[in-house]
Amino acid sequence: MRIERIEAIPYAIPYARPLKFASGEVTTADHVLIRVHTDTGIMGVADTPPRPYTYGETQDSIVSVVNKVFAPQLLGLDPLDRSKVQQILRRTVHNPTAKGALDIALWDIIGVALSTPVHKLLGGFTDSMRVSHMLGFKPAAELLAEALRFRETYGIDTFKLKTGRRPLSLDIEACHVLREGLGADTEIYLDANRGWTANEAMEVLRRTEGLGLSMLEEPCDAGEAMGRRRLVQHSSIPIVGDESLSTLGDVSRELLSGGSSGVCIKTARSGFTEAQKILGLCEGLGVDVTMGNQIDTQVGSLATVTFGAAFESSSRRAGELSNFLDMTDDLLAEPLEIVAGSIRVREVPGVGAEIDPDKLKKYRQQ
Ligand code: MUC
Ligand code: MG
Repeated sequence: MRIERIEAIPYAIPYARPLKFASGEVTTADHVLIRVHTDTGIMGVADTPPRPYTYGETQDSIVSVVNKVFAPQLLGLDPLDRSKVQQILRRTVHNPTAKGALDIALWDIIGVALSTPVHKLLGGFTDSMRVSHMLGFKPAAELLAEALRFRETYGIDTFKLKTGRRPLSLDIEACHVLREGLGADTEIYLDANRGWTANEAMEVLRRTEGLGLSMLEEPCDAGEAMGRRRLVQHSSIPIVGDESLSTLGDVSRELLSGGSSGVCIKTARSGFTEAQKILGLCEGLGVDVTMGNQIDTQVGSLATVTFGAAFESSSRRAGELSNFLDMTDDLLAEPLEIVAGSIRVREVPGVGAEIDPDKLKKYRQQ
């Protein structure tokens, strides 16, 4: 089997409910659909979310790097030769979501070629993941109303609160209101997307003590090495690295230097191959992981649950799998469903992200 052609298709689908957070805001999913075609007729599919404020990628840069840099080097390779592919992708620095999507599309091809679901090929631990819902910047009362609505409608009982605002009292108040309104058993954790300094994060931890928050993600820039280390040392909950941990090398550096004590894995930026290596590293070191969301579409969320459900350590915590609910539409032919707070993998060969051709036609940009 040989890679014959690679398509990078830009498309745009508006959000019904835009998400605002410390590093940016999404109002339209201006993503790129990656399709890898082989000489056997099997095609692999994956989605890339450009995040200029996180990785420096844009919709245009993803299309360009796939067409001009990666495709010429990958054409003719056997999708099963995953290490050769990885070596080629690694030769170009950055561009994590372009690389991640190419890797996922190749796993999709391998699954179809072997008539096996990819979650089974990866590890086959379970067939679903509990869902965590992300709450963007809003007044505290609206945040609670949204959380209660998601609990009632979808059975979701884990919430990640976007924080990193100033004055700190905005987020501190939101934590108190959510805990009071949701009760003691609901999991609540924070993600500041580097919005604070380490000292500000320390103050937030002090002023939310006793609320039973379970994790604090990217409180400040990981480049502020001493501050991050001090925070990790003083925090009783994991300080989770997300955008500071784009590669396996980043993860090992941050864990060994003490800048993070938890790891957010995102298949959108790590694909399945590097995500598996990151997961193994974390298991060996005894570090908790969370399956994060790059504000993914249904195509991206299906990739996350495919990977997350495949291993015990990645399926232990609820995965962030609900951002697609805020979009007006999606490319997936058969919509994802959240039932009783969980999403299931697809028991079909490959990843199972069948694209609706009419929707792709409607939303594609070229
Ligand atoms: C997160 O966990 O930081 C914010 C931007 C993005 O692409 O993903 C997020 C969620
Ligand atoms: Mg994050």
